[in-house]
Amino acid sequence: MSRAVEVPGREVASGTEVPEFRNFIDGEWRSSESGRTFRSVNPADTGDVVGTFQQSSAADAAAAIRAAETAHPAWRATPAPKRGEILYAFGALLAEHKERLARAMTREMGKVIAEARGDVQEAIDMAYYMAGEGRRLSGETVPSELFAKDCKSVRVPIGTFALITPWNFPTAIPAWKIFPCLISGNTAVFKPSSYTPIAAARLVEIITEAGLPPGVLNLVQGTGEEIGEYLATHPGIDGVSFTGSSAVGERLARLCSGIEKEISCEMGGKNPIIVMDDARLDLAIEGALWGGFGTSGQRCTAASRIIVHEKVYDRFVEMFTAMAKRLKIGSGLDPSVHMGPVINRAQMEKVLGYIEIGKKEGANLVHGGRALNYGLLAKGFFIEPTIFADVRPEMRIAQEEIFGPVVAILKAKDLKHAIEMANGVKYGLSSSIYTQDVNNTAIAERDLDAGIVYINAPTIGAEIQLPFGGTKRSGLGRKEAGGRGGSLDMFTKWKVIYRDFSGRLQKAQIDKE
Ligand code: UN1
Repeated sequence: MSRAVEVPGREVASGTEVPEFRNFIDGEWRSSESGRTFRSVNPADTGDVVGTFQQSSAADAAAAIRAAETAHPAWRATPAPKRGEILYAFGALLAEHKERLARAMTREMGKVIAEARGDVQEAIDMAYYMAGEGRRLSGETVPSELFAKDCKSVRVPIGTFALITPWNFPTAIPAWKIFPCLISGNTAVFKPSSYTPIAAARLVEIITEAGLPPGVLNLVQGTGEEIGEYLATHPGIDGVSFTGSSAVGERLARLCSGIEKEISCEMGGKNPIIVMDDARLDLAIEGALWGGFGTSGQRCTAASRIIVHEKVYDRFVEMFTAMAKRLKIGSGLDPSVHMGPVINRAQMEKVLGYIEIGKKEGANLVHGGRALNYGLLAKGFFIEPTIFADVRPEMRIAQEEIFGPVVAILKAKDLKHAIEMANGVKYGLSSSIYTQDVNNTAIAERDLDAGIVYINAPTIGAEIQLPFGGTKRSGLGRKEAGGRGGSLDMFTKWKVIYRDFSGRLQKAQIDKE
């Protein structure tokens, strides 16, 4: 019999030991009005149920939007440095709970524990960075052409945001959105991926402990189909920040542009590493392994294409394959494991489908290609690290985002050819070149059409104090994260103020003499 026991706060432990988590609306942990729940399962061991969550309906989303709208006037009026103090407290609490959050993340979505710790660390960094913005949020003052008149532009909040986040960075990406959104004086409804609800619930628990007023941040769990679009297009929502697939992002952007809503989308990638003939091959291989197979290839920044100069091509393929064979696959909670499972069965099938496509297209499968379904691994969604060599640029495995541990190697005649291939896809998020030649680095820096260019480092590893986002179909609207052109531009709008204290009517452009 399932016995419901109230645990202080938000969780309800049942007799089956699977805790139930609620939505967080207007400062309260609430069950969905739908009365329905869904389960989150460990992708490394499908017998392990991580928790039960609210299958929210439009009514829950509407309640969350109402709460966020109601909380907005007081939150917007709160001095930004005070909002920053709350963010500092989040940062400290996140740091205190780092290990617990990281372990829950690995159990829920599979990335290896060292990477999960990095994911939480990225959220801590973002909390502190955005807390500091509370004392900056600077605008601009410029001189007036008239006497006794001043002019300035200031950042003002936009209103209430829908923050829709993916499962691959279940703490970091929500933090990229929640912290700049709140420091700017907006309120929010947070809709995380239904594949990582526990990471979201734990994050919100911690955030609420830091003393956020009710309604400022609301959490609604459920599927994109049921509440994602509803939230994004609701008239109470002033802006949408979305990270996920290009198909969903483009659809949301189309819907929102018709109703004049701010929307920014961070979407897919097909990120290249160029390896020149003068590159340190040992470094390039280490980088390609980390970029290609880190997070089982499930990053929008994953290095899914390696473009290698023909002079070092054979050696690269041989050494890279030899190193990939040594990767240990298993549960991410085992610290000796290099690569965990993919997120779920549908993703596993999609990745295996692309491997079949690669074979049919005539690419040379030099390593991997199979699901690992023996022993303990049979209980999860494990795929071998997979390498295709002799991939031609027009093949689907060189053009489409696979979001799994599959790397395509292409051969380049020279730097120009390499850059042409690098740019010859519909995406432009991240890119990289390994070379010891300063001129090659300058050319790559200038000509790679991507939001991020790495030199002698793989395509992953963006730091939060710079903007994050891509060109072409990788990004729409404003960029994420910090720095000039970063997410404060997503979460604020500029207001221009002219003040005339001359005591008479002065006419710009007209009072010239
Ligand atoms: C993503 O790829 O989905 O640059 C986000 C990185 C991380 C963020 C990645 N800091 O790899």
